[in-house]
Amino acid sequence: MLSAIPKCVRTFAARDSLQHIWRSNRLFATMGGDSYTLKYFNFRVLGEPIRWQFALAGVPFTDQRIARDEAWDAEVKYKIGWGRLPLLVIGEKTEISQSAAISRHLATKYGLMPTNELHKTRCDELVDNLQDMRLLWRPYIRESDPVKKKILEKEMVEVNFPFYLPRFEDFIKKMGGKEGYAVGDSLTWADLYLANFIEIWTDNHGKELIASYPLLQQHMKKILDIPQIKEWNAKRPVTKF
Ligand SMILES: N[C@@H](CCC(=O)N[C@@H](CS)C(=O)NCC(=O)O)C(=O)O
Repeated sequence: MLSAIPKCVRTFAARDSLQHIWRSNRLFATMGGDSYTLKYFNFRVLGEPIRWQFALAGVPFTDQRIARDEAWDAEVKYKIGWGRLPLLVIGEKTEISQSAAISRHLATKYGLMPTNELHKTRCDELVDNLQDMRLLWRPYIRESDPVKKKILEKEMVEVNFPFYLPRFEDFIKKMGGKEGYAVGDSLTWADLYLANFIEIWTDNHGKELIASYPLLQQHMKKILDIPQIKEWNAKRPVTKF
């Protein structure tokens, strides 16, 4: 797949200035590839698995990070798609909302969609469960009052993570193959979701969160050690979540 992309474009894509990314995106489009703009906030949460897919495919994209501030609440969200991000713009006019829909589209195009129908469904199942867990976690990250935040964190660490994490561990055990991926024997778009969320949750609540879950530990390491992901992560903006 990577070999289909001219080397000069790949070199441009590896540079980190926005100007270069924008130019390479345009150049890629003039060479018959799609030009992509990912609109998201300066967060990893739902944007990072998509950014990782571009990094893995060696496809340049514009990584547009929109401020999540009063202007967003008061006006910007009403002018953007469904009022929620991420949003992927393809070419001049095509817009796709919903992170999983975007990921599935790119996975089908760039090789991270399993061919086995049941494996496809397992990927959806895993990502939907991660989304459910994210929604339980959301009040904690959005809370600004430190006392209320502590209470929410206690509930996450004592109730919600102990409910979900063993289930994610069990999922890998049952649905993954010998290679340590979450579904079957090869890398899928769902692996990127799982590793991203486990990385964010352990960054925020400590590595001990997954101390009893060896498969989750190995899985996160395996995905974060993929050279293109490693390279992207070394250059990406540092964000809390
Ligand atoms: N189900 C959607 C959820 C999107 C979503 O909730 N995005 C949040 C950021 S992570 C957002 O846009 N929040 C802004 C708002 O609600 O005004 C998806 O997976 O893309």
